[in-house]
Amino acid sequence: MENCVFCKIINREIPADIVYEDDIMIAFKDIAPQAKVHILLVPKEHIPNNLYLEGRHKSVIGHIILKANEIAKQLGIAETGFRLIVNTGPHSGQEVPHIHWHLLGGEPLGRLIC
Ligand code: IU
Repeated sequence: MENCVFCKIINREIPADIVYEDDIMIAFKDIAPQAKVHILLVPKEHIPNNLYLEGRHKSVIGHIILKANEIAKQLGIAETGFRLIVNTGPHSGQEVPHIHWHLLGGEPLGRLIC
């Protein structure tokens, strides 16, 4: 998708600190981390937000959520716990209209974050 910052990261048009990538998704460090560990998990398909998910995306969603566990283990935050967040639409504060899961951890988290 033209003018989508996350599509540009996926296409290597702008840089990011990538921690994981496969055919379905990419994971990179958030540029403005809100916790000691703050990773964004992003499907390669441009899906604007949670409301645009369809039945055919079930395997993508499952893949990303399971990879979140692996990435959390790889980054050493699985045992102490982490949070996965998907913002959707204006009231959530969603800034980037390409669906993504925030993976946050590495320290105790407040109740409201992201
Ligand atoms: P949100 O759920 O759409 O509000 O989250 C977007 C996140 O993307 C936010 O935490 C930004 O700091 C982050 N981000 C980024 O990591 N790299 C970028 O180039 C841009 C935003 I633009």
